[in-house]
Amino acid sequence: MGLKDVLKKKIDEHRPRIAKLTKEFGDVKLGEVTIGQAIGGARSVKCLVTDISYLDPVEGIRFRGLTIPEVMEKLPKPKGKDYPYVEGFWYFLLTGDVPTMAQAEEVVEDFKKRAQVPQYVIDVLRAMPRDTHPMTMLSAAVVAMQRESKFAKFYAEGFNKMTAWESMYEDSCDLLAKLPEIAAYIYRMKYKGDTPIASDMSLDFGGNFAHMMGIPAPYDDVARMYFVLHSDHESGNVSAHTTHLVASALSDAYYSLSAGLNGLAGPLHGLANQEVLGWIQDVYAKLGGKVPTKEDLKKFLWDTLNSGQVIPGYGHAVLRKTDPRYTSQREYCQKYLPEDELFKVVAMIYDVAPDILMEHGKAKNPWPNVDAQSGVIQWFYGLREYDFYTVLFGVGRAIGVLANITWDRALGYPIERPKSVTTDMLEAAAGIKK
Ligand code: CMX
Repeated sequence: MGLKDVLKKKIDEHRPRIAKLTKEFGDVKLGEVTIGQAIGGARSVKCLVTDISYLDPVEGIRFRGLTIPEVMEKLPKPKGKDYPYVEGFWYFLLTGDVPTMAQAEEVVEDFKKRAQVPQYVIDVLRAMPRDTHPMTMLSAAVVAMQRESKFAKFYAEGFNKMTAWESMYEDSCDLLAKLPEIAAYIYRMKYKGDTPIASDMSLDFGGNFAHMMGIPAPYDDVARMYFVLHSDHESGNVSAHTTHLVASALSDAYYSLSAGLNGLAGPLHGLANQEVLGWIQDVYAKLGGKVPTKEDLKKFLWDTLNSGQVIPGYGHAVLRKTDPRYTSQREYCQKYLPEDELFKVVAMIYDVAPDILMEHGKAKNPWPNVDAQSGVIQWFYGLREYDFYTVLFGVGRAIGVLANITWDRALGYPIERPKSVTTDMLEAAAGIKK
């Protein structure tokens, strides 16, 4: 059975569970919303549902019940490689089943048929000033392709709620398969003297991306690892939530992903990986190119905090321990680039930043998140244009959010519309005003 058939079976099995919960248990409370949560960005309010990943504050992320090391171990890998096929991971996120090698390779072949980027998308990218941020380019390229949407066509021709997921699935596969070429094109056009490298259809998602970036092995494995790690972090983060929200209006995958990418481009979210490198470069610049000592770093961390800025790559809205996505990349560095200077600096920040953040006393979580470590590996393999790093995050994040909106349509989730209240109402609820 191919991926779409397996998915159909899973959807048919899952629908009655949602119908029963809504119909018979719709009034059961999951919690109360406090004034602090209403003002404070809905932190910890339980009002989203996804089975694709779950984020435990202490343990960190599980994808479909598996930890990161389990995913890396169990999923099929290209021959001779250490990290799994992105295509097999897509199968896994959609279905919850670890695919066999044959099932993963079937998706690899399917993606190849979908991978060609239309020329007008390239034209859109080429028309943009070269100093445009690469995330703007990525988002624009995605939304420019909206005319290809099978879901929008399906809606225009007479919508059926029961089968709507199929065209959302088709759009999601089409879009995902094209992202490596779009991202690599942006990179080569913007930073490498406009020298795009043609795609090699014999390669898988990660392999072809590395090839089109012009970075030799083991960067293909780095790409696979990176895309898997950044794929999903349950539903409440800005990029996932935005994608889900926009899709809830029955906007198609192109509109929805583009919107999610715009959220990812914020410095408190995905752009933090670029900010980490920028911050370290500032430290170097202020020391005249010298490698900082622990004392230098402490001073720069305090200067950053005292100037009202955040320490990029540290803290998290849900996590209360070191992010396992950070740990996974740290272990990669310890194994493959233990002597790298940048890695040593990032490791030194890990030694000093949590204590400083605790002493500072504001951040609820003083530990590093995924973004604190991700630039080191890219830098080591020659990708030093750090304002591109969020694009890598975006390609990875697309896997998770597109799987989610496919399931959103399968389960017929309605348009999202939380209720707002006024400040007067909050004061009345607090008993300080009638
Ligand atoms: N440096 C300095 N201050 C920090 C901080 C950090 N790394 N993390 C949190 N704080 C501050 C907050 O700004 C907030 O201050 P105010 O009360 O003055 O507004 C206070 O501590 C409480 O915040 P929190 O409840 O601990 O954290 P939030 O849930 O509000 O925000 C996050 C979470 C990630 C935005 C925040 O920790 C942060 O800004 N981190 C730095 C940016 C970053 O690394 N973002 C990437 C996150 C992962 C990702 O999405 O990619």
